[in-house]
Amino acid sequence: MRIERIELHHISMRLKNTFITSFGEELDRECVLVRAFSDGQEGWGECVASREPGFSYETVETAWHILRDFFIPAILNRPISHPRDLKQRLQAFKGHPLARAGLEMALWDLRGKLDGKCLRALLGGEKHRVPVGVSVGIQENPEAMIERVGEYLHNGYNRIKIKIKPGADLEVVRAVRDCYPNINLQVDANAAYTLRDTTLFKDLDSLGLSMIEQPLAEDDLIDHAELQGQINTPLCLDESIRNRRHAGQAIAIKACKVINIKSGRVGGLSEAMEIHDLSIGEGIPVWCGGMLETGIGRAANLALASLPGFTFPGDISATDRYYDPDIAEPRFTLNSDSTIDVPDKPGLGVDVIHDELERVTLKVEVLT
Ligand code: OSB
Ligand code: MG
Repeated sequence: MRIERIELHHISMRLKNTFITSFGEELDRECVLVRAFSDGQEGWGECVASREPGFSYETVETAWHILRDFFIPAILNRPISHPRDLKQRLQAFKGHPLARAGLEMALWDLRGKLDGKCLRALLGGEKHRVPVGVSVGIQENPEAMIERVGEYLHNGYNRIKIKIKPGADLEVVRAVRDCYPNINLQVDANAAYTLRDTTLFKDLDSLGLSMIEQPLAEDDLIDHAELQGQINTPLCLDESIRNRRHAGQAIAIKACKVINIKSGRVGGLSEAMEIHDLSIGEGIPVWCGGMLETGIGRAANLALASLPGFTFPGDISATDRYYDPDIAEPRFTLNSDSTIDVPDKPGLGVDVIHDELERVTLKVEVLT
């Protein structure tokens, strides 16, 4: 395909509830959408950089700059046959995985539409519906967390992840566990702790959690291995795994027993698939993380989660857990067995609702 035009859209979407993590708060979720045109078709991608460098060093502004000034000029009007060729095309450039992944997603959507194939089929995914859970932000107090968790259980989610941070950890997790002794429960610290907090993790170890996600710093595989050696609950890495090599090294030194795969964090779906394949070979289960995506990124997450190694439920909740309205349709709904159907129309399998998009758009730039 030959990409003849690309648009960047900076959007801001109001979440249903403020999402609080150890690194910050978000009520208006900003991101960059990439719209690529080729051969009479258009493909959409979602770059999950947000306004602040909280989860990643990238922001909407850095992604916009890197896409406009470097990544997009490398592909505009130069034939590129497949999204997996993007890695090679951009190899002179360092970093900025979130920006890379947003562009790559638009190419996957285009490739699928041009070939009449859904993204699940392009990736080689097998499942037509995938198990999902919900990621619950930090609440005011344990009572509020219990109530929120109760609402999501009532909605039909059978796996709950709660965010923790220093000052909002053991007490709240214990309270939720006491209230719901049998639920599938896990926690995510978003890198808020150090090995000085080992006693906290030893205490959490007795609460029957299915995993503890990213307790320590992003660049500290060694300390994660040290911590994993001291507790039985599996550690799951998110921020630490930015490419296949990191995954291989983390597994080799036993820094984790589970990996959260996000296409954004690892620079795209191609790299995500490589991490998936490596993990299967090493016997390490993976699951699909989320970045509060709109319907565009959510469609891609569902297709990725359809691959066979994605055994744990993903952080891919129904549309109504995040946005109403969303900018894409159809909306994703939860099935009674805590699964969501994987789209089966060509490409991502969703259509942008242009009126809604316009309503949330802060800025557009056209590149030709
Ligand atoms: O660490 O998994 C995370 C959202 C934004 C940034 C980081 C994370 C998250 C989530 C939400 O946990 C997952 C979702 O429902 O999209
Ligand atoms: Mg996480």
